[in-house]
Amino acid sequence: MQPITLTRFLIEQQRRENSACPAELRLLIETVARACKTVTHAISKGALGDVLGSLGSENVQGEVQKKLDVIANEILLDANEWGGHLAAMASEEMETIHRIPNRYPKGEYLMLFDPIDGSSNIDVDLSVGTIFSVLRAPEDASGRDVTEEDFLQPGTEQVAAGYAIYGPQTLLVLSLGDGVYEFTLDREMGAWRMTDGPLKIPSGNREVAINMARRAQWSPAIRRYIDERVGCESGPLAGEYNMRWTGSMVADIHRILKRGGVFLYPADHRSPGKARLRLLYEANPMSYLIEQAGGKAIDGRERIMEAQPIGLHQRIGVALGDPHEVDALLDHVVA
Ligand code: P6P
Repeated sequence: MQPITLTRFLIEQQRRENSACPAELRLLIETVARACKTVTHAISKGALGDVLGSLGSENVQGEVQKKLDVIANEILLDANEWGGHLAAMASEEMETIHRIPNRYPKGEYLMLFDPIDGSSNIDVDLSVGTIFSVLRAPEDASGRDVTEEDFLQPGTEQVAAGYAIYGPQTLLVLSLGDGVYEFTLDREMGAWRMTDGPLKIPSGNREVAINMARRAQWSPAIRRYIDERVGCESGPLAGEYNMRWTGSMVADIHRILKRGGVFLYPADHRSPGKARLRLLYEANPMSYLIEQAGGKAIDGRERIMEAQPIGLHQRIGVALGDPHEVDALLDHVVA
């Protein structure tokens, strides 16, 4: 018996009493999944498909745009704007929101996405991914133009989140609020097939993901937490930890969901608000998945998903993964 498809999983979720997956949300997830198949097809062409390299332009973040950043952004916009399930979209690659054109019906959901996370890895054939987060549009939005403020909801308001990871396999990992499930792309049939779930972060894997080159930005508490684990020659944890840093949050978070560990990208404690990762379409969706898998996700002190957003592209420090590791970090913060 072949593992069940994403379509069957979503229909069975929709049939459940008090379902967390109404038909419109099922349609949205299936549409995003189909768009991710198109993205992985483009990525896998590599140099043969004129999809590598940079465009010579910068995005709203001031980062050099890779060709695939823009290609993937267009794929997700084109796939999702006509189905009638969304009221608007927002993306790392777009300065402001993308409203659903008047020629199409508007739906009740808002979607934010990072079309290609880790895009600096594309040209060297390392794993990259697409991250998405789904919110409900405010009740009154149906009678007016959606605004940027409608997207500024805490992560606790998410109704679904997930990522596609384009690596040795192409995977889709998502949650609708009742567990995290992994689907592998069956390239022969073009179907997403469930291959794991509900995922629970394995406890006790002593593996830290952090970019050591940013040490000068860390608070004293983060330095103490890392120094007693990594590169230390004495102390109770000396020699107990390993390190991984892929440059793609999707790849690091997927590893943590599958085999445990902790991921940190601290904010720059020398200038509050200066951080690397974006709250709405990186930190919140990943925090949603980590918490659904039994982990914890904090900004270095507070729960990420309770942060009240003030801007579409605002950034935040993150520490997420094994709850015991996040608690150990918090012990240093309050010490
Ligand atoms: P650094 C990729 O650009 C990203 O947003 C995350 O996917 C990744 O974890 C991080 O930035 C890498 O940052 O400073 O190591 O290049």
